[in-house]
Amino acid sequence: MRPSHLRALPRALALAAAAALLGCPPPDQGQPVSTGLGGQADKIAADRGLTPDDVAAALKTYMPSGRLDDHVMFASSGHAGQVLVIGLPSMRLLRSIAVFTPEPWQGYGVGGKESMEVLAGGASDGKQLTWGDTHHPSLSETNGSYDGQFLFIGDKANARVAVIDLRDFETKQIVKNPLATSDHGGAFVTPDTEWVIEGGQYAAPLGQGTYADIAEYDAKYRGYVTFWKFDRARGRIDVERSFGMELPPYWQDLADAGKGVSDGWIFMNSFNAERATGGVEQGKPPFEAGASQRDMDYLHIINLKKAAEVVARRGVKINGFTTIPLQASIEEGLLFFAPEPKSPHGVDVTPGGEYAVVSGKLDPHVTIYSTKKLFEAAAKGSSNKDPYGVPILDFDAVVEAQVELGLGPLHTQFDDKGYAYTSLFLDTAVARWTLGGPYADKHKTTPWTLVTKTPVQYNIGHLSTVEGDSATPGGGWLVAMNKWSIDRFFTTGPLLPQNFQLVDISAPGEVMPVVYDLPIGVGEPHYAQIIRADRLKPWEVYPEVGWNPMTGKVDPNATAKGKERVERRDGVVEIWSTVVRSHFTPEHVKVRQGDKVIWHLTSLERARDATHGFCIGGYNINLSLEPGEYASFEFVADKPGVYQFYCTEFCSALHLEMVGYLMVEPAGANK
Ligand code: CUK
Ligand code: CUA
Repeated sequence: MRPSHLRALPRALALAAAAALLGCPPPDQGQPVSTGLGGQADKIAADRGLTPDDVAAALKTYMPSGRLDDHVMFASSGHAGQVLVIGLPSMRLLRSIAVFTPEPWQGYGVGGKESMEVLAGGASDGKQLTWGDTHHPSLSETNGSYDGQFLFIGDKANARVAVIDLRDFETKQIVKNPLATSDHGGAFVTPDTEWVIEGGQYAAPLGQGTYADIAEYDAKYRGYVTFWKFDRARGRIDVERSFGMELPPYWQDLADAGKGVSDGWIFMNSFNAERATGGVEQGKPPFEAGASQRDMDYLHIINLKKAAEVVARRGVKINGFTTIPLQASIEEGLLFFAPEPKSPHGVDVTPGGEYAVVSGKLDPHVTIYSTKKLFEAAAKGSSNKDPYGVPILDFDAVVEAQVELGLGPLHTQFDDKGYAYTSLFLDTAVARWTLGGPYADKHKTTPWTLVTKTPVQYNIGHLSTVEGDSATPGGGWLVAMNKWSIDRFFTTGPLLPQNFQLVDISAPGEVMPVVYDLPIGVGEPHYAQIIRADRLKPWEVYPEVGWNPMTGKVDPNATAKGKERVERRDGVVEIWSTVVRSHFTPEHVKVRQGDKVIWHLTSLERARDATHGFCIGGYNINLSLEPGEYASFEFVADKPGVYQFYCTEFCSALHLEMVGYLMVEPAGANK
């Protein structure tokens, strides 16, 4: 390792690297270790150089073959644009869920009509997008607790939100925000999933496609927040009943919904209260300096319940999307600010809704606001206003406590023992600290106190505890989502995986060991949520043969056994196929060059896991037909030749025989 690297490394990492340079041996290599488990275990531990702590970690996480995990984690995959599903405590990757990026294994966005329509719903101003930057998954809630029905996830790059149905783990809808090109705050749900919150980030003229020079930043650029109305019965966002709010051009960051005593309110961070506009190439301070000058930014306190009533009267259309203008929000008392230190990132509401915990990236404390004090101060109003007229509440009147944790606090989660856990990016550690108020009373802890820190490898972003952002957090496990994994895994070239570290938080007090490292080699996960597995009720096969996952019912074009057929009409060939181990019906399909081909496929399977694929090489088509599923695709057979269509899932002993021929007769050839 070059010394220039060391300078850029966090302290803990630098120490580890220095130890490696000095040639320290791995701990206890070859030393006899007593695991307490007897001869064979002791010998294996000794041979592998495992310490008693290593053995304990293995015993906590190892899942014998066939044993199921009792928790499931849904993690974003950053700019890979998908969601990862991971079992805990084994940390086994169970599957990915294709969301914003085409994914051939799931037959997602590779020719199949149903998924292509979902992706098309997320087109940006007419432009089809083939990726997203997923940050924050959000499980649907009932009364503040995860209900296991739906998952939402935001796309930071393109200001979009997707809806995933957890009966089949498939993306059902992508909505594009007409107000903006990019966002950050989505998605966060309100306690009954009435609303999915998507906050903005880098201010721009409101309404995607609207132009104003950056010299007019203060006058023409704006921040925003969007409240997407979720229609649970339909399992879709209702765009018509959704609305946005215009905000001053600070850079809004993460949000959290109030719950319990703060239900109906939204708390949202911002940074760049300086309204820095960059321009390093013109000798101006770069954003990183310009946006970090002030000691305070503004926590946004938004009365969503009232906004939902006011919007009918005061909403205006921007790019066809209902939006409450900033002035209306001020006049109606929908929006208040509280000062927050310094360059804040995460805001997290405690399980009962009593406090909002804010982490300032450049402040070693977390700042804890009392939601009750915020509401009291908001009711009184304030003569102190920001340059846009938004009332600024008095810091001392609304802050409950500040706890010094360390460098670079980012995000906070909770457990069932009255603890909060905050990620420390610069310290590259997880801090455990005690909540005060009713939590300290209940758990007999010293309020607002740092208890312990566990180093993680390295540069933690988010962390996630079991249902740790809900009204009913569990305990036991915490996952640290680390941006760097240097020296933890085999070097996979210059691009290294991220590192998810499982931390055992089951014991109260100071012991909080890392027990597992999971390399994530398919994207940079930002946030994740962990749900108890028994809350999920996924389908084992589709409910009926011919099920269209997008309409949620048997498709009119679903085909029964014996009803397979090919119909020809002017320049169109339409095929109704069935799929079952181990053949397609029909196996010969003949079309003429230039024909439009419409192909319906129905899986007749009722056996679990009997999935078939259907691909046509050269035409960029691959479907995944899970048991009972209907899928379709259309294309123009513009290239002549003989094309094999075959099953892409090794489904049976005669899987290789699961094939057919698409013959595309050259145009002009004799019939
Ligand atoms: S952000 Cu990624 S580490 Cu989008 Cu939640 Cu904080
Ligand atoms: Cu069906 Cu292989």
